[in-house]
Amino acid sequence: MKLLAAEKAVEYVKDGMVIGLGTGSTTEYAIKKIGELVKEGLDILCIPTSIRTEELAKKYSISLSTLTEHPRIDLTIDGADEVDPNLNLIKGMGGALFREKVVAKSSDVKIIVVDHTKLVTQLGMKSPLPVEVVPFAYRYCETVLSKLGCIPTLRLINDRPYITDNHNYIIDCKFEVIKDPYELDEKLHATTGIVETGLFIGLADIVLVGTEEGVKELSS
Ligand code: A5P
Repeated sequence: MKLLAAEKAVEYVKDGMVIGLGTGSTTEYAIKKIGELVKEGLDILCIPTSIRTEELAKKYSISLSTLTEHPRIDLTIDGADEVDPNLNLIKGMGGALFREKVVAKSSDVKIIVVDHTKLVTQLGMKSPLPVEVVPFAYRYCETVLSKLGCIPTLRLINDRPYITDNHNYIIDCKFEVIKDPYELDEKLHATTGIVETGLFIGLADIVLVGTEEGVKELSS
């Protein structure tokens, strides 16, 4: 189902475009498909949202560039951890939320690829909300986050803090549900030490959902 959604998204990729490449297992199918098309002559430049995606794209000989050289992106294909009925998203379980958000905000068209298990009626129902924080401030951020009604957990890898591509930490915040994503996002951004949040509000133009019956297209 992830593969179906990812390959459908690649149909939007055309010669001459600058493409944002997201991060995660669903996007990886899209990168593989793009790699096949590049081999057949597709002429595009891609901006990766993580070191992991950069390495994968290089493996498929996809030409890469940077936001410095190409601050305007035609189309970005990325995954998500949750999608609500307004096409607001939780992202960042793959740890790339900061670069993913900058790339999304730099893109004319944002296509999100998911399987149907990612659809929720309210954000926070299934996934924690990842929040990227400056390491120096993480204890302070945990205290503020608890007061906002969640259980904050510092993301670890091999018993040590997970380090993002921007050299920060991630705190995964488990809410019962996120009743007002707009208000929460404002409060989080007002907290010193929080670099970015995994709330992607109003950023998805098209969501392609892989289901057993094929790909469903949702648009804003
Ligand atoms: C990466 O930081 C995330 O935002 C991913 O896009 C998200 O976790 C979806 O990943 P999967 O496609 O692996 O579920």
